[in-house]
Amino acid sequence: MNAPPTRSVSPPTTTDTASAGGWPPGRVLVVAATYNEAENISELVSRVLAADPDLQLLVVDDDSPDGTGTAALRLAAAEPRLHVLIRRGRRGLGSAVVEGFRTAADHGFAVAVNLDGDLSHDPDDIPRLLVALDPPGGRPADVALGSRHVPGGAIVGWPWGRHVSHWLVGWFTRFILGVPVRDGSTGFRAVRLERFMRLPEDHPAGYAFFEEMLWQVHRQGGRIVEVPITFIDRQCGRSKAGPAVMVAAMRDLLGIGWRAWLPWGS
Ligand SMILES: Nc1nc2c(ncn2[C@@H]2O[C@H](COP(=O)(O)OP(=O)(O)O)[C@@H](O)[C@H]2O)c(=O)[nH]1
Ligand SMILES: [Mg+2]
Repeated sequence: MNAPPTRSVSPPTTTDTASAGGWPPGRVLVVAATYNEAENISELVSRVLAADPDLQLLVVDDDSPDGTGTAALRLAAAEPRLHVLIRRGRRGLGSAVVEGFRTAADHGFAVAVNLDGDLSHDPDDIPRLLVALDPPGGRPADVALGSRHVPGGAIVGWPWGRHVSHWLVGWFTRFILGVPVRDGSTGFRAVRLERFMRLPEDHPAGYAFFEEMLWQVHRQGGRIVEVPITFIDRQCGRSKAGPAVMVAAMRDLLGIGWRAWLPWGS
């Protein structure tokens, strides 16, 4: 783990900043990683907190130059169910989500829900993910994926190039990594923390975290279920999945594929 965050609201420039409010007891913590989402943050916070009164939200921001983290801190000052961690000196979607999940476990939450900070994932779908994780009278799961590729799921607004790379990653996850899911790269997922905290700790720092986590859960015999969602590409702000991020994700995925196939792979 990285150094513990400070609890100040007026940030020094080199250390992490966390919102100063306490943590009410809770079962489910929603984790949203953000980088330059100033146009989306306020709507994201209000829609997540309105989706269910028992939810709390942690925004993990990587010191966004557009002030997303500071805006979230301002909102958190008036909202006990909102928590903010501004990381300094670290970048990466995967590492931000991992840090959010570990924070959730540290504060006694049983379940973390991860969603993007650009409103591509509808917070109103969170209750369906939670029911899929713990179906009344049914078999509990370790991970419930918000899936775009099971009947009823959809992707709206992506350019064709994005569909191609997404299809390739999905194919790789299913047939090379052997994870029996249709949408292994979805960033919308409910995760049982007891399972997550038992996974090997060295997750990829970037986008490949999503496939790697499922691979590890599957290898441990964990149960993964899929719930249809409609993903709507962002209306505001810009995607961070540029060429460098995509290349890093491909490199990480190939590394995992290597480990998956080598008899002595870890
Ligand atoms: N904390 C943090 N969040 C990130 C980073 N990169 C992307 N994100 C967030 O991860 C989510 C998904 O990123 P996005 O750019 O929308 O990727 P896309 O949906 O794959 O095009 C958004 O909420 C981003 O703000 C990062 O390096 N650090
Ligand atoms: Mg997006």
